[in-house]
Amino acid sequence: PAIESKRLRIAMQKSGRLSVDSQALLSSCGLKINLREQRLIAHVENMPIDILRVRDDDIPGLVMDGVCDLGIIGENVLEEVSLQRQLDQENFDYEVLARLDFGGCRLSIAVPQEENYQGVQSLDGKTIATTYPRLLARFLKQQGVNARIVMLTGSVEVAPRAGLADAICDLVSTGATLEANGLKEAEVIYRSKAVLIQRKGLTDAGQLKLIRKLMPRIQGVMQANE
Ligand code: PRT
Ligand code: ZN
Repeated sequence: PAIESKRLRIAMQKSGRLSVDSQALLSSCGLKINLREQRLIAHVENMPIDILRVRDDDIPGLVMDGVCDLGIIGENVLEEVSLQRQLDQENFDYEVLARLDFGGCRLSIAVPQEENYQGVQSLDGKTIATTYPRLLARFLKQQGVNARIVMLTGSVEVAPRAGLADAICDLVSTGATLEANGLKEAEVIYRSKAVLIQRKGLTDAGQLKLIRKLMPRIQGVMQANE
């Protein structure tokens, strides 16, 4: 008799822009999840899977540290955490199993509407507020721009008006938030979607078999949504 597999752990955002779509994707794949309770862990009733519901920022690290087997996360957060962990000399390995069809947005630099923006060199010597300091630093370095980066975890779009920064680097989808704050999009530095990732070094035969069973279903759900 085979050794019994451990339950597969999937990390997803607890509440936010990715949680409804993440949940819908897993449900469409046939997972029966009882999420009514406000619990960290939800057991899937009909498969050996546990769902961990956490802040999106924690998902890349949980997968990279091997604490969770799979995760559903925005590429923007995944890439930011990955760059940070490289700098900190921590493990940043993972595998992308699928690029998903939700969570689409872009990370952009925005400046006050009245500013005469003339391209990236206009940012030289400026202060830019962002929640994504590593992605922004990479872009500025590639472009040869010298700017100061100020880290803000929230209310980034009000930083220029509040006198905290000259420009911002934040996620944009419709552009309404920039507009409402008197800002205009100047540079798109990263385009993002949600992705399904797997930890490196997953060797449990039962778990691998289960993932192989789920993947065609995920592809099928995405094709049906096209
Ligand atoms: O609590 P937790 O830490 O889990 O959630 P969070 O508040 O950090 O993240 P959340 O739920 O806001 O976003 C999760 C992920 O959704 C992001 O990391 C992106 O991958 C994706 N996503 C897609 C977006 C947007 N679109 C988006 N528009 N995340 C944020 N926004 C915000 C943006 O920051 C700005 O404030 O929406 C505003 C801009 O929207 P528009 O339509 O006005 O341009
Ligand atoms: Zn977050």
